[in-house]
Amino acid sequence: MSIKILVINGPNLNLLGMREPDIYGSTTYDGLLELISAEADRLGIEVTFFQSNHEGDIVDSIQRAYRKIDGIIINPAAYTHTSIAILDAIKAVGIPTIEVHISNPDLRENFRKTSFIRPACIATIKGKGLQGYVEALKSLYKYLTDN
Ligand code: CA2
Repeated sequence: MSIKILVINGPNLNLLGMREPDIYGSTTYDGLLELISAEADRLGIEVTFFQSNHEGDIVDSIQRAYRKIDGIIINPAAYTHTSIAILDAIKAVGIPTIEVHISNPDLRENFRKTSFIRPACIATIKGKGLQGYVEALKSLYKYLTDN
């Protein structure tokens, strides 16, 4: 049975490639899904995607993953800096999770320096553009096959 990974993207990431290319690049959200899917195929991983602009829907998607999904990659976007609910959901399901940020929030405004999600994750990858998701997939694959 193949490894199942869920990739969750938070608010406004559906706008990738349409605005702020200087920060987030010019690849669209669909382009991101293609990039991740290509790497998942190479690794023989089953990957599913979820994007929402709503905190509760993201919590629901994490809860649905319980006992169905082996690993989660999440870019909670702005909820990174505010959401105890997403932190609690990741802790509650106990699924190995990697946090990804396209930009490096530490080098931006002060309010982006805190991640509420970080304590529940096995790793954080930031500032590597969309390639960060590919790196997260490889790391999660290694973690899940080693453990
Ligand atoms: O660098 C990241 O990946 C962020 O998670 C992106 C969030 C931001 O609030 C975090 O501090 C860092 C914002 C996502 C907004 O995405 C857009 C994409 C294209 C155009 C406009 C917004």
